[in-house]
Formats: sequence, structure tokens, C-alpha cells
Amino acid sequence: MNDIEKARAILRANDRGGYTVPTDRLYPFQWNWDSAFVAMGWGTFDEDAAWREVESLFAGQWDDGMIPHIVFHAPADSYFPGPEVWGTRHRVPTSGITQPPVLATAVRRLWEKGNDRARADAKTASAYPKLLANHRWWRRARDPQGSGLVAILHPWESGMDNSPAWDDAMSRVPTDTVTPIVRRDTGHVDPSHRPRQIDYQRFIHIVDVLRACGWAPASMWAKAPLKIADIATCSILARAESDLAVLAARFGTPAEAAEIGERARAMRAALSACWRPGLGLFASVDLIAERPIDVPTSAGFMPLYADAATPAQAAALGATLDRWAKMVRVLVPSTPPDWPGFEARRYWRGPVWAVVNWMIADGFARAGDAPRADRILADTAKAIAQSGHSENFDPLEGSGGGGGTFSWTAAIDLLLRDRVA
Ligand code: 9WN
Repeated sequence: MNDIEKARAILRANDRGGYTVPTDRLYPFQWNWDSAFVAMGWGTFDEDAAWREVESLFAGQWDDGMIPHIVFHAPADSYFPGPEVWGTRHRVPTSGITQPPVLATAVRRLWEKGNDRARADAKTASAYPKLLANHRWWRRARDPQGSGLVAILHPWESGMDNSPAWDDAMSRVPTDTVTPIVRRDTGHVDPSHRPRQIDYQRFIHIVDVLRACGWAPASMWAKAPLKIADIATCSILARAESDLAVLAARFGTPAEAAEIGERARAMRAALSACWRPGLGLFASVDLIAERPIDVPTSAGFMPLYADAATPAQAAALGATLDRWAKMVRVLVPSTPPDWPGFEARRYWRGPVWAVVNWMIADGFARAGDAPRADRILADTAKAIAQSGHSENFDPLEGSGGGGGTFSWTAAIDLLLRDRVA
């Protein structure tokens, strides 16, 4: 089997009939941001499967517009916390929190690249109002004060679950839980790579608090023990707004296009103000402690992906990337090796993720910095060639970590090849 066939075979093997699990057993359901990348991956060779992926994620969308971070299409006992812990009331069982909104970006790409134009138009016309409802939900539920930045209320919402950027805020979250913690993850992958037990206690404490709010956004906003304007999630939403604006011009009304454009502009301005000269990066803001989070992570490059960096900021980010490059074999580590919290193999505290690389590389390319974009993509391809389609990669050695035969890593591999072709 050649390399491209290997990547396609992973998506086919992880397809559960209309949706793709991130990997067998470790993550046996549909995850929100994984599916957006996976849909783009499917789009390189099977447009039907790509649209099915998008539609099955929409099947989990709540009436208020929220798209949950997990859709539990079919029962499975190999993951904790399952639907019984979330106790939500949607038609399909889902979690009660969300994840970075990559979906509008994925739909735009599928629409623009679709070979069957009539189908691409019809599918996009049906996706557009759902995406608009989702972006409006973000603004209403997660930026009620109109700051221009949206907040995550759980580290899982960032997708970068145990990033050292959350350490200080998480240290203030109590560790007691109503829900008994019955971890399954540590039976599937090396426990020393996974978040620690105390992280899980806090993850589940927050779930308990939010569930007690009946998953009602206003009450969640008032009671959440963690509230962070995550620089990566905000950048992903700002970019998604720009992509949605393109769809609005074709499928929406002028008033909607203006509304979306205005949100995108406000977000970019708010993002630009998150620059931290001392770090040479952008940084998230702890909205409870009311201070920026001065921890260097790969998320700090993400405003490039939203066209929110000034030329001077983009140049400074380039210099930061060059400094990091001297310390690693594979860019972009989730946190750099000279940071005291760095751990080469523990989730989000060092490892490289192909999807994050894809977005950061896209950001450098948009800023006109093709050499750095190419370097990041070449490193991604090198790690995949060395270690296969792993969930993540050790930045010092290039070895694979987390789950194997991973859908979004296969999807990025396909996108890399699509770009070259
Ligand atoms: C919790 C599926 C998901 C990714 C996240 C990654 C990991 C889940 C977990 O796996 O998170 O959502 O149980 O560890 O951190 O980014 O979406 O691949």
C-alpha cells in the first residue's frame, strides 16, 4: 500500500457509518474539531464521505446553536466520561460543552474544492444557516459582554486539554467530584503521556458544576470556575467568521454578511491586543483572575491563522519560531523545551499535533512567510514518515505518542499531499 492509500485506509477504518472516530477504542465517538479536519481530509478523495461527516456533526447541534465537543452516536464503554456523566437532553446523546469551531472553514473548503458543483452548492446551502446559528451562539453564550473574545469554560473546550497555559487557572478549581472518576484512557495509552489524575479531578469537577446549571449558557457563564479567552479558540473562530462571510455572500443575506464581517473585525482587533512582547507570542486571558496568561505555547502563534497579527507581530512570531526550531527536531512543540513545564510526551505539554501545525503553517503563509510555513509542513510530513499517523509526536525525537492510526493526522497527511499535487 502506498503512503496516500495508508492515510485513506485509516479514515475508512475509523468510519463508523457516516462519522469518523478519532481512533478506535481510545475515542469511540465523533469529536467536533477532529471531524472538521477529517471532513477536509475525506474531501481530497471522497466528497460524499466528507459531507456525511459534516452532517453527522450537525446532528448533534443543539437548538441554541451550540455544537457539542462529542456526539455519542452509538454506545461504547471504552471512554470516560460517557453520555451518562454529561446528562444532556438533545435528540442524540452529546456532551454539554464545545470545541474549537473549525467547521465553517472546512465547509468553505469543501464547497470551493467540490468537483460536483450542484452537490457542493446544495450541501453548503444547507450547512450555512447552521454555521451561522453556531457563530451567533458563540457570541451570545461566550462573549455576553461583547469584548470581542470568546471564552472557554472547560479545558476540553480548547482541545488543548492540559496545556500549561491552564495550570494557574486550574490550580484554583476544586478537586472534589460528585461523579466517580473511572478513567479508561490510561488503559489504552501510556499513562505517563496522559493528563494526570489531579487534572481529571478538576476536569470532572467542572463538568459537575456545569451539569448542575442544566447546561443553560447564562447560568454556566455565572457559575463556571474556569473562564479563559483562549487565544487559539478565538483565532479559530475569527478565521471561521471570515470563511463564513464568504459563504454568506453566496448563501446568506447582505445583513448577515455585514453582521459576520463585523464580528470578524471585532475579533481580529481584540486578538491583536493579546500580544505579549515579553513572550514574542500572543497569549490567552484568564477572565476570572483578569490577567493575561504569560505561558509560551503553540497557541500563541494562532492569530496568524486569523490574519490578526500586524506585520511587526508576524515578524516577531517568526523569530520566536526560529528560536524554538533550534531546540527541537520537529516543529511546532505545544510548549518549548526551555519552558519549565515542558514534557516531551505528555499531552499538550510538549508534543506536536499535525492539526495545529497545519493551522500555524497556514497562518505564516497568509502573512507572506512561505519559508516558515514550508518548514512547519515539512516537519509534519517528516514526523508522519518516521512514526506513522500517530495522535501526536515527541518534538525532540519525532516518535509517535497517544493513539495510533489517528484520523486527523491521516487527514492532514492527505491535505499536505493535496497541496503539493
Ligand atoms: C477530550 C479527540 C480529542 C481531541 C482533543 C484531545 C483529546 C479528549 C480526551 O482527544 O481530548 O476531548 O479524552 O483526551 O486533547 O484535542 O479533540 O481526538
